[in-house]
Amino acid sequence: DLTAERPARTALDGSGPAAARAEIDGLKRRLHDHLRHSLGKGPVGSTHLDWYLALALATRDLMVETWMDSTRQAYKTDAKRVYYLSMEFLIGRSLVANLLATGSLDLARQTLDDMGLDFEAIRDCEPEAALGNGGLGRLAACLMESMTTLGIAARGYGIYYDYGMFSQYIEGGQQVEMPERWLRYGNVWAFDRPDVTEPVRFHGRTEARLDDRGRPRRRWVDGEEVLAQAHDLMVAGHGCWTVNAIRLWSAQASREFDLRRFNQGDYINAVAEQSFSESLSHVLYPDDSTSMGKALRLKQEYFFVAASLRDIVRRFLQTHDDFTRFPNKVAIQLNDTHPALAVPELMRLLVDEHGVGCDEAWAICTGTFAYTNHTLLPEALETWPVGLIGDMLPRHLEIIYDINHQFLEGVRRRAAQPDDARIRRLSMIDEAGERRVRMAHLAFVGSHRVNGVAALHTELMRAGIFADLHRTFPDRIVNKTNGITPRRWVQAANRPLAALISRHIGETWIANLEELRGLLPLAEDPGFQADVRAVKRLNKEALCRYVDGRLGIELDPASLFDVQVKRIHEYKRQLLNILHVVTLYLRLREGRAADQPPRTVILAGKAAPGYHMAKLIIRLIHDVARVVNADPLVSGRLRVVFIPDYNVSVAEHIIPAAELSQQISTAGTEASGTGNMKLALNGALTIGTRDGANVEIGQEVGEENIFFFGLPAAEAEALRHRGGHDPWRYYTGDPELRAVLDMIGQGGFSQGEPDRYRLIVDSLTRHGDYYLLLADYADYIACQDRVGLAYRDSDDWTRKAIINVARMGRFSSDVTVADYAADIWGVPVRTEPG
Ligand code: HBZ
Repeated sequence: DLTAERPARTALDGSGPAAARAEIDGLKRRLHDHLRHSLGKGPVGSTHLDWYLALALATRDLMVETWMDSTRQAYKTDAKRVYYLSMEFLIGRSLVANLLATGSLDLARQTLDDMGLDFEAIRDCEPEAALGNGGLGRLAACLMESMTTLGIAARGYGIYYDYGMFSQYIEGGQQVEMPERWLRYGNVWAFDRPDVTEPVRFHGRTEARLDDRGRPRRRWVDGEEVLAQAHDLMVAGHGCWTVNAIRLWSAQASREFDLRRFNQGDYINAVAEQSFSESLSHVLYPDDSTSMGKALRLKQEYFFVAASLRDIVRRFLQTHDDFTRFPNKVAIQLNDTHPALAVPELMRLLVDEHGVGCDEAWAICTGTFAYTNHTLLPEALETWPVGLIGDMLPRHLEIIYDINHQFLEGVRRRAAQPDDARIRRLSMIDEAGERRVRMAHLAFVGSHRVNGVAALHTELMRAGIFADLHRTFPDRIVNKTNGITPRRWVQAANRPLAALISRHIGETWIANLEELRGLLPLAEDPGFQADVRAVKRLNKEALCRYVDGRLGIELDPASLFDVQVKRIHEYKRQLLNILHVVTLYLRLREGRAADQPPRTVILAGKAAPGYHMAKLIIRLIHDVARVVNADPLVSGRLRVVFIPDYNVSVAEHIIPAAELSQQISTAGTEASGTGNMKLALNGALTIGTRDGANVEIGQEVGEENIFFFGLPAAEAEALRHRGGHDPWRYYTGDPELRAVLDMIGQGGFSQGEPDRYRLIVDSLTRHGDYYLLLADYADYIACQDRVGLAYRDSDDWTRKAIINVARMGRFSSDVTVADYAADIWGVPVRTEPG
């Protein structure tokens, strides 16, 4: 009886040894059963991978019934559904998450133990589902988990890439990218649906026609068709009371296409073209910072949008005869502008294919869509050449022109006096130079809500890139500060801390993170402080073993673990971190840092393959690490380590061991950050700028429990754009900074190639220092000094760490999702399990 398993409590929680024995024997039977009948193997000669697959299948069995229940329930109550459209879902591994959700982690561990098998080795056989670049993709995964935990009938839609994020190798200190075939053993967590396909058209032309009532209509004909095939990944909520799916589409050559080509007799070329159309879903674009403007990327965007909307509309029409109630039953969240073509596509479906009138269709669209913005960096804002869209999606270009015309006419009508400059700024078409469609304007105008991802970011949206649109729609922009799921980021990743917390305040904090405030009175308790320190020490030792095992580098678990893990980007300022490392190094060599504790600086992150400066920064980190770690004069006082191939699983190793969290982006550039939340929730203190969600973390934990430094956003902006930043002045005026930059720029870390880092040093001293490293340097160094001294008072440091953990409850993605649900989607959330 599968449903009996669902409440997720096993006999291992104390109902006696006989019951526990029976549970273990039961799981053993199910594992052997899957080994035999699903994998075609016997226990003799079976590998860790086989046992992983057997355990994953047994766990999946526990989720399927709930999934069907959840689906049935949503149909029965005709619940409003939330669809989360995202090019990226950075899920990571699923086994431990799903074992926890189904309440069977302890049972699985004990059973494998009992069988003489190594749980960790088996867990590590699972390939990462790295279908995302960084924060944006990981946010999609956290929100899906929280929507499910809160009982929302939600579905994610995205692309089933054959190749997700590349694997990062380091050769000679430099990043090398290798493709990762994450589906090489299939995917236990996905149900492939060859029977669920949607045709997606590209190119062709539009023509006028009359509909059945004689009204003039347009339609899109000819061109080529690709099939989108569904793959459903199950997502379990906490306690497995609800299971939702993320439906990911892979591209298949269409039947029609096959027949036509093959009948022409050119078999070889037909097969080649077939694999060409299937290449659409082959690979994730590994770039998180620029809109690269490649036609294949636009094709991917339309491909998954078109398939998803057909799916959504079909499901709606199963229970409704017309579209009047569509916005009451369907909410579609656009994760950045990547799915913005959903706006003209829904218009096309409604008007061209279902005969809805234009005005009504537009009201349905804006009532249905909402758009989340994740960046203010101009180079990351998507715009597409009009010519490219017109060729690939001719009907959509017409619709975009239509809605833009209607929109601008409305603005003109309401305006007191004509203001052509304002109209040009508002337009969905950028007419300066080659005409381009501004996807952010399309998404904004097509949505009833547009949200930023942290309070500061939302404020800057209103004042900056969306100022004109904000004036036109003053209620549209809202804030939804990001969050992270405490299930993966504490319960699963930091078992010792989770156990310690539960021992003091019970287990319900996992579903109601604000309960962590119950730890506040313990912050002063020496016994609890000692326990928290012991947990941190345990996690640090585990990370030391991990680093030693992977890199053969020995770290000192007694040193301060200073961590910066995230994509490598100039605005995130890993380089500023390195300037501090070199400063500290020179001071230690000269005996000027005797009061500083031993420090281990840990960095990790990937650079976009075409981002030369980011790759050069990775190389510099390695060169600095090589010199520092080999210098007997600083041995035992400073170490630097770069952990390759940062991904969700690597993050799960590093974050619980971190003591200092570096969140040092130029104020005004990091929309929110979510690593900042993961680290603070795991008891690291933050050194950071007043940027993104750091500001709100500071408000929650208190100014005395966080280390802020540097220019605030308004001052940074003023300095940069009203001129007046004179990096050369800092360089010449600060002898210590000068020594650091000279050492880097003159080959101190690259003997034999003194010019290797010329570009980096010049970008700071001669080319404007766009991200203001030199302006923030002195304050950063002073702040790092204070950090070092604070660390030496280990009781007080631990007290602060406890306060951080206790006050981070607001940053649960459950809180974020509840806010979206109330303010944007209009759906209820469950507050009690079951
Ligand atoms: O989204 C990040 C923001 O930089 C970060 O501050 C925020 O916390 C997070 C979640 O809201 N943005 C990204 O991760 N962006 C991308 O990964 C990206 C991917 C493809 C693109 C552009 C950006 O074409």
